[in-house]
Amino acid sequence: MTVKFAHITDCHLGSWRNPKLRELNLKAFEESISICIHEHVNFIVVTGDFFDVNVPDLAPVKRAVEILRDARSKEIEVYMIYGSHDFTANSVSIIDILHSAGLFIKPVEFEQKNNRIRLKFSQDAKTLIKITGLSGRKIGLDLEYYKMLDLGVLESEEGFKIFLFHAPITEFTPIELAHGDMVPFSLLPKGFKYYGGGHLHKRLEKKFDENSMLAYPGPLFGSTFTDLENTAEGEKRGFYIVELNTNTVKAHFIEVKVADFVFKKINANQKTAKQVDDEISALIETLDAANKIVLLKVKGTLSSGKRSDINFSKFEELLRNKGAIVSFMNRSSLTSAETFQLKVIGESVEDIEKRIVKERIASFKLDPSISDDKVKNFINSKFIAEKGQNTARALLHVLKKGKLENENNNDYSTRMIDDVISLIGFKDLFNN
Ligand SMILES: [Mn+2]
Repeated sequence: MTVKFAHITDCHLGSWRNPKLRELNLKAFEESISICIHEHVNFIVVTGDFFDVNVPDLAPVKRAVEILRDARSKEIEVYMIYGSHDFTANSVSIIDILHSAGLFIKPVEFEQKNNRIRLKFSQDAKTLIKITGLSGRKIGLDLEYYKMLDLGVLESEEGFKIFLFHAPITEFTPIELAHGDMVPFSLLPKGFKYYGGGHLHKRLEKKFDENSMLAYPGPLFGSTFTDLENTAEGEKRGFYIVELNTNTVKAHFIEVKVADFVFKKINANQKTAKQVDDEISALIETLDAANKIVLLKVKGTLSSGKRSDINFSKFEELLRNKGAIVSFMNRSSLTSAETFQLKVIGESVEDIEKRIVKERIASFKLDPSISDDKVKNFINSKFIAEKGQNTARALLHVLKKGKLENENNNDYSTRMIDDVISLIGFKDLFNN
């Protein structure tokens, strides 16, 4: 008997504020499930970070439910563990509601006795495969759970077994993704056919022998700029279809491609801001951006001029006009030789903030080309001299506010933008 199942992970559904990216992310999941249906897989395992936050917007949740129901309507069972993005320890997450609605099975039940965790198996009714695993929790907590695992019980269980986890495994994590809370492979039970991993945003396969392997499919679409940059540089996104029988296990990677990318890097070293601006404008002229995700990365140190002298919003508009799905300007490694230096000795945080703000505001002058009296008055009343210092400090105060518990990214950014708009008084400017 050959058993065929799909392993999907790190969907991060509901991520991306940009509606087109958000849709592409959902589309990647939809396509994956229709491939699973077409391929007649026996079941699907999902290894965490199904949603991007524990309480996401409801529109992507509705889509996710519809897609999961497509699979279920074809009698394809879904086994899902949670990732660090999916839940909080002390409140109900959307994923719990989907679970209560019976959309998937959570094969992570365990008994805890005398500091030992005894995991239970969920047996797939049709294939008799036995599935178990541990959900990902908050960073730092995972390792403790793995240390408590009763391995004997897991290893002595008969039959074909699959172990699902949402954690980086020390031995297999590439150096650039390594961090302090990795789980050594020795803490996982031996003798399983397939170890299905989530959390690492990178595809990775490790074959132990013909009959046992470990794999991370990596994110289905990606939820960060780095993910998209890696995709643009050739990293394929998708999931695995795994085939196993008595003596072998084989994983086939299925690419899911929902968009084309263009990725250009611009070296700003020893160029003026004006030169870089011209270079990017000329580059964009020649780009075929239609229906593509365009990523520009500008790095290096400008010989003269400031970062803000480069008109990035103009580039975004140019790319939009050329039909780009969306464009991103990564300028986190772009610096200016004109960066100012400041010595601080034995001052409080507030004093340092005050002094930096004062020095910086002192060099800000009203642009003489502005002729509109209303705009001039507005700038004078908000950004010049002492008034500028007050605005800056108030802004700092507003921007320090963190996300509320269970507040999703959208609501958080809307709240921050509203606070800033009302603090600066933009509404007064446009209304009177
Ligand atoms: Mn993830």
